Amino acid sequence: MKDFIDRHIQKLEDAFVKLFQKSLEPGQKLMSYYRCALMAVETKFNILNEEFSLVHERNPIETIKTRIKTPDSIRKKLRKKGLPLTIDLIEKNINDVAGIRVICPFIDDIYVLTDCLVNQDDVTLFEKKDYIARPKENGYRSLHLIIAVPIYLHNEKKLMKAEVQLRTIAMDFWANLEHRLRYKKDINDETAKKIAAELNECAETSAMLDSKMRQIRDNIETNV
Ligand code: 0O2
Repeated sequence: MKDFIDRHIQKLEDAFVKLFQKSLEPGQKLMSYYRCALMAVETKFNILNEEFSLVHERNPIETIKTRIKTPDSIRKKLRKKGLPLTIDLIEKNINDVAGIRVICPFIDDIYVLTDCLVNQDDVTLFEKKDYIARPKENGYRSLHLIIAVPIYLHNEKKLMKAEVQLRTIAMDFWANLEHRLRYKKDINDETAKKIAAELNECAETSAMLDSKMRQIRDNIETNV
């Protein structure tokens, strides 16, 4: 009798695991497509970096970082938009599930790379936000693009969206520290205001540094 019950429980457990795996499959598939999109976009930037270095003897890209949004963060974003968590709604409403951050030495590298990328005939540009020309109120600077690129699967081609953030090393330094400080708790309103003003001042200083470094580079290049 005990054997019979154990076998029955085992069968039920196996069926439950299969059902659970099946319910996860569509989500895992979608995340895998987003990972493919990141590979495709990263390769595009690596190719541009390689070619630029042949022509100009320097690299316009310092580092590339990629990330897939966590399920929790996707859920929160959908909830903020008043939407339930479904595969279709993720694809339609969340543009930054796949995110790629390109860090450049100089500001003009950002614009050259952006033009080269969006002019490629398999890249669709949906949105461009230039927070360098028009920084956010807190001082945040970066250039954001929402694009779609094709990924070629064994039996189909899928267009996948990705968010590209392009920044200089100085902008990245500022954004990383500001992001960390933003989540510090137990700061009273007055101190928070003071910190915000100081961060804004740092953003200005870092923008001046970017512009000065570019001038120095131009001077060196014209005197070589
Ligand atoms: P994570 O973890 O970095 O991805 P949306 O994304 O459309 O809902 P919004 O504000 O229209 O929201 O998008 P926007 O302005 O293009 O900015 C989205 C991303 O840019 C953020 O992603 C940050 O990565 C970065 N960002 C924007 N503003 C700031 C800022 O003031 N400081 C810092 N440090 N980063 C910023 P997420 O979604 O916040 O998260």
